[in-house]
Amino acid sequence: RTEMIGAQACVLRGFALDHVDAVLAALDGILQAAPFRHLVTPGGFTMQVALTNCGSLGWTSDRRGYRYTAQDPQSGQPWPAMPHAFLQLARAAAAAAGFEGFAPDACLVNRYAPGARLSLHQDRDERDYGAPIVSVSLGMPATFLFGGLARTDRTAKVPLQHGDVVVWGGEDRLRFHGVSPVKDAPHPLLGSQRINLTFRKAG
Ligand code: MD5
Ligand code: FE
Repeated sequence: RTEMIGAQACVLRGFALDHVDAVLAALDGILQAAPFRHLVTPGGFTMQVALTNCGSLGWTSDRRGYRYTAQDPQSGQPWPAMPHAFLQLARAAAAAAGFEGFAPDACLVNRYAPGARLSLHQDRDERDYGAPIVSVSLGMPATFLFGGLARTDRTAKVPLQHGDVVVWGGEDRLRFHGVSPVKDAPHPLLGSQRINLTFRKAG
């Protein structure tokens, strides 16, 4: 089932379910080379969400700002390569949403523990806002907050479950968004965590 949540934004319910085993196996390898970490924002706050990356570019933050880097600042090594299972899922989801030929070079992996939230923000660190963003929800459910182009616009609440995939393109890509504090409802496969894979064309 496909639910439209914006002019060019949709939720593909359960789309990732057939990919979960392969994706989680590949994630293990990524985490060995580049473990989850809590980054500091330019404002000096530590993010509640822990993150890592794979692909040729990875999103990172410190007191100097937000940016994409080719190397993991923690190890000095390139970010782990994007696993084939990740690429396959991201391409198939983009195509199902009408974006043929999606070629992500960055996958941000976010981990939410119970109580963690992501405050309202826009994603503006990518070079080309024309490419869509594909986001895969795994583990505990969450409420996604989907706002408008101004921070003060009202937000819609979109429930996201294990296996759901959201694709944002065009004008919807720059909308404010966030995640409400995640409730502790342990997931059979992943336990007390929510994992989100966000695929982007960053460079
Ligand atoms: C998450 N992560 O659930 C979300 C999924 C992030 C982030 O927001 O920046 O790591 S990606 C949601 C997203 C991406 C790009 C555009 C829009 C939403 N949008 O226009 O609503 O961890
Ligand atoms: Fe975001």
